[in-house]
This record gives sequence, structure tokens and C-alpha cells, in this order.
Amino acid sequence: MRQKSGTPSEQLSVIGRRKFINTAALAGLTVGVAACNDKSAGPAAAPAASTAARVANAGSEVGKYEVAPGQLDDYYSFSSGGHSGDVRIYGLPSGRLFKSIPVFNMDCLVGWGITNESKKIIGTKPDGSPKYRTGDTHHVHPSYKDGTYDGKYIFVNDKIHGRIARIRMDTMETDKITELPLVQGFHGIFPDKRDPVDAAINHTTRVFCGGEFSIPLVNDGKNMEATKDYRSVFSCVDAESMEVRWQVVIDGNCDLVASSYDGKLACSNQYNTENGARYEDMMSAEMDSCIFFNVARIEAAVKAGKFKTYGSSKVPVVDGSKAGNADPKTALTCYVPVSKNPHGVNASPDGKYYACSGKLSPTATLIEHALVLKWFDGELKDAREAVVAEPEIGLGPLHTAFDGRGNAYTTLFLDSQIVKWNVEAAIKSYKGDKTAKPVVDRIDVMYQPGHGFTSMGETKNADGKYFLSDNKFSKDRFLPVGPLHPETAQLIDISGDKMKLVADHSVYSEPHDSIIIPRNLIRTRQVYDINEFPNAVKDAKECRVERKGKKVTVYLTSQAPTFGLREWTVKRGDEVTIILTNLDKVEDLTHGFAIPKYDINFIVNPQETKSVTFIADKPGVYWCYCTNFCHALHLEMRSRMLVEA
Ligand code: K7E
Ligand code: CUA
Ligand code: CA
Repeated sequence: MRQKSGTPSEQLSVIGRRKFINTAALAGLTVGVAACNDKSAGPAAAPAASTAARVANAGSEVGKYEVAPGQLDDYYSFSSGGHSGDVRIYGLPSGRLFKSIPVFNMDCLVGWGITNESKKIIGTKPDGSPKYRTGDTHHVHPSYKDGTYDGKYIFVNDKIHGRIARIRMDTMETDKITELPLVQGFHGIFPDKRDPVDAAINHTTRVFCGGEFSIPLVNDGKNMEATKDYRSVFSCVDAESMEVRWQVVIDGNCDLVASSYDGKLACSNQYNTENGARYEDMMSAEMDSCIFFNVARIEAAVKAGKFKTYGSSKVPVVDGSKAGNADPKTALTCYVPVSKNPHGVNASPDGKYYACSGKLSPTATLIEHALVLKWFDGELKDAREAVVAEPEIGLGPLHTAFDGRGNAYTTLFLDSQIVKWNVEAAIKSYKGDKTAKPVVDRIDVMYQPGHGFTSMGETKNADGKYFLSDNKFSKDRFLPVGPLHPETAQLIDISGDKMKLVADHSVYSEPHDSIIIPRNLIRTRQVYDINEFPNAVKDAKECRVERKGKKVTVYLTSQAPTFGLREWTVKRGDEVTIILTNLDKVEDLTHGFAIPKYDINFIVNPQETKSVTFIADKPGVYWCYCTNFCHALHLEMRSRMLVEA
């Protein structure tokens, strides 16, 4: 959805510019987007006001959302970085960037992809280099307990290589990465919130993963032309072991994923039920689906041995196709028809509904959880009867968030708006009540929003305070910085009847999904426990060089402003492993370690141990130095590596 236009936007009026952006965003879509005739609905549906008027909307209260020097933010926001492959942590309402957590990317700030420990998590090629150096993070979702966040893990997907990563929330570091078999283009991800069978398990033990691109399940270069036989799978990963528990082969694709509050269902919107390999084909059907997975039945089928495996993968794969699940009473999957090419599916905090955004249809489709369960019980004639509302909300709806007061907020990509609609009014209107007006407010955003999310909106404790709109275009909102613009994250106060735009935050390209969590739910550690590292060098006196044939291990410590060895000697051609423990215990006292010409650069946090391995192939003197400012004598903090010819 990125179609940068390069327009000389200064010459256009604000309204003209908005029109232009809409045109640009539509260019290339060969099918028409159905017109939305709901433009007059809602008190704020008037044409776009001027920028000045919009800023005045927040009025003199803007200062209310500032975080003064020395003050702390009320919320954390965890945001996927998109094709930068990382996850970022921001403070809200300030919008200050605190950290970029390397996940699927390489990061020389901390040495991600450089240290042995990080390479072990990423996975390596036979030569020891990282298996992949790129990633595309789209969706970040933490683990749950009792329907709210437990502060343990964040799960994030890599769309490119079909990987799922887990971030520990105590250290905010990636600790596991799993590559899903049979998957290309892994898009939606969502943890479960409780077990479907065991009531005592009221926390996350599974993570659901939606495969987006259909491929030959045995993808070995044969049968590449038989595109109708390509398949997508839905995967379940164990939240603790991070191993793939089971997969479901389905008709059509998965896009985004949601999970129910009672643990019984997971679901995914499908935009390509046509199983098309060309985009015209993917848009040919008038209706697509939201597919529901009956978790307990799938696991019973796996247990009963009703599965297959494909290629070299040992993961059990059950049949979730329509043909294989015709009888609702035994079905593993339920395909609820929704309007054309939907995008995004979000569960409401009361656990009752799922909202699918129309994307190519100007509607949102509301599906009732209890009715889907009824379908699985054989008590609903047609899965479509699980739909309880389908309000017209505007053009290009993508993602929906909730405020916990019965309202939904959907991003409108083409309209560059956030639309607020009332769930109960939408249901009444769908039943035929002409007086019910689903749309209650609209606000312009700058420009073309992707995801929008509310504070705690994906938990039963949605607090209805903030909505953040992650926009795909920023155009004129910031000082120009060359062809690649920043994106905008716009903060909207949703605590009142009317949405209020209160801040424009610039963000590095290209955020997708985020979550907003109050600061009291996050408990981090500032200093590691040295005993967690089996290879720790616990005393500066233990610093030494050990040789076994051509393998040399250098045991090193750091303690401001010195390393445990002033110099050490190795021979050309040696395989050198450096193990470095930071003995400093003081919070915030991180050291770095870089070796010129050897492409080594990483940090050690207080009481942490890391290691690197390389071939000493260049004779000479190399000053290994501390890269991270730590002490008045930081520049003097060095050690000499002597490589004998
Ligand atoms: Cu809409 Cu990958 Cu969540 Cu991006 S997806 S916006
Ligand atoms: Cu240690 Cu700078
Ligand atoms: Ca379609």
C-alpha cells in the first residue's frame, strides 16, 4: 500500500492535497471501490477543515499531553518496525523513542547478529553467519493472563521468512525465534488468552500464526505452475517452548489473526478465498471470509492421529478445508462470509465480537462470538448468520480498535480518517432500525492510516484514553528530510465524545501495529544476574588466553575504565572466541567492545556475558576499544589484540 507520489505538495491547498493523496492511493486498483454513501453521517463528517482548525481542535489543552523534563510517560507503546525488522518502544503521550529491540534485523548498537548468543537465536548457516539478515515485523502482541497483559513476553512475526520471535519483557530482548514450516508471508499473529479445555489455564500457552502466501506445500521446484494447488496454513506455536504444535491447511489465505477471550476460537480474515495467484484473481469474488478455528477440536484431531506431514516437516497438519469440514458438528474450521478483501480482524474487549474491516468494501463486518460457537454446535444454518452488523463507515477500512465503552475506531486508509462507530447502534441498524446511527464521530489524520490502536484496547481492561494512528504517509507534517519521509503516529484523545488530535509524532519507517500498555504493568530488570551466563568470567583475575590447537579462547572482563587484559596474542589463522563479562554492577553502566577491521562490535550490559568468534586472518596490532561512553577514561578503555604473522 505504499505509493509515494512525490507531489510538490506546497502548491496545493490542504483540501486539494488530501484529494490528491486519495487519488494516488487509489491508482492501480483496477476494481472500483464501492462508494460510501454514509458521508453525511456523524457530526464530524464535514469536508476536511484546515490544518490550523484541526490543531485548534486540541486547543490550548495541547500542553496537557506534554511530558515535562524529568517526568515519565504514563504509557509504553510497543511498535513493530515493519521492514526494519525490529520492535520499538516509545513513551506515550510524549512519543519519545526509548529503544529499538533488534529481532530479525542486524544491529551493531548491541551486536545483534554479531555475538554468538544472538546468532544462536537467529540461526546460522553452515559457515556460522546468520541464516537471515532481514525481517519484516508487522504485529506485536504480548502474553496474557486473565484477559490482560502479564508482562512476560511479546510475540512478533517476520512476514518475509515466516518466523515468529519472542521478546522477554523483563530485559526487552529477543530470546527465541522459530521458523514456521510450509509458510511464506506469515502475517497475522495472536496469542491465546486461555485454554479452551482446561479452565485452570487462564494465561497464554499458544500463539496463532496466519500464513498469507499460498505455496506448494512441498515447495521443491516441482508443480510450480499448478497455482490452484497452492495452499496456506494456519499454525499454532507453543508459547513456552516456541515449537510448532500443529498446523491447519485451509482454503484461501490467512491475513490477520485474533483470538477469543474464552480460549475456544482463533480466527483470521481472508482476502484471497479465490486462491488466486494474480491480484485481479484475488479480487474477483464478491465475498471473502473470516475463518474460525476450533482449537479444542483441532487438538483432539491431532491427538487422534488425524493429520498428515509434508516434506521434511514433522509438524502434524490437519485438514481445515471447506470440503473436509462440511458437518459443523465435527468441523475444525468455520468460514464466515464477509465482504470483499477484508483486512484486519479485532476482538472486542467484552469478548463478544470480532470486527473485520472491509478494505475494498466501505464497511466493517461484526461477527458475534457466541453465534460462531452455535455454528460449531450445528445450531446455525449458515455461517453468515454469525454476522450481526455491517455498518458503512468510510473508504478503505483497515483496522479496528475499541475503547471499552462500546465504541469501535476504524482506520480509513483511503479517506485518511479515523471513524468512531458504536457497536450496539450498528447491530440495531443491521436489524433494520432506521433511527440507529452507527457512526458517531470522524477525525482526519495525516495521512493514510494503517493500524490504529487504543490504550489497553486488546485486553478486557480497555481504558478508552488514547488512540494512536500509525499513518503511512506524512507529506507536509515534518521538516523535509529527502525522498524517504518519516511516518506519522498521531495521538488522539478518545476519552470524550469527540476525538481530539493531540500530537503528531514522527516515526522511522515503517511502523504497523502497536500496543499501548500503562507503565505499571511493565517490570524490567536494570542489571543482569551474572549466574545466568554459564560462560561468565566472574573475576578479573580469571582473565586469560586458552589454546586448543588452532582454537583460542580469550576470557575477558570489563570494569570501567579497563578490560581485564591489557593485551593478548594470537596467531594468524586461529579461530578466536572472546568471552566478555561486564563486572560492573551499576545500573546504566554498559560497555562496548569493538575490534577494528574485524567487523566486531557489541555491548555488554551490567553483569552480562557475551561472546564472539572469528578467524584471526589479518596479522598486526588491533586496538579493541570500548564503544559505549562509560567513564571519564572511556577513551582510554582499550585492550590490544596482537595477531602474529
Ligand atoms: Cu495492516 Cu501487516 Cu497489520 Cu500493516 S498490516 S498496516
Ligand atoms: Cu567502557 Cu566506555
Ligand atoms: Ca478476494
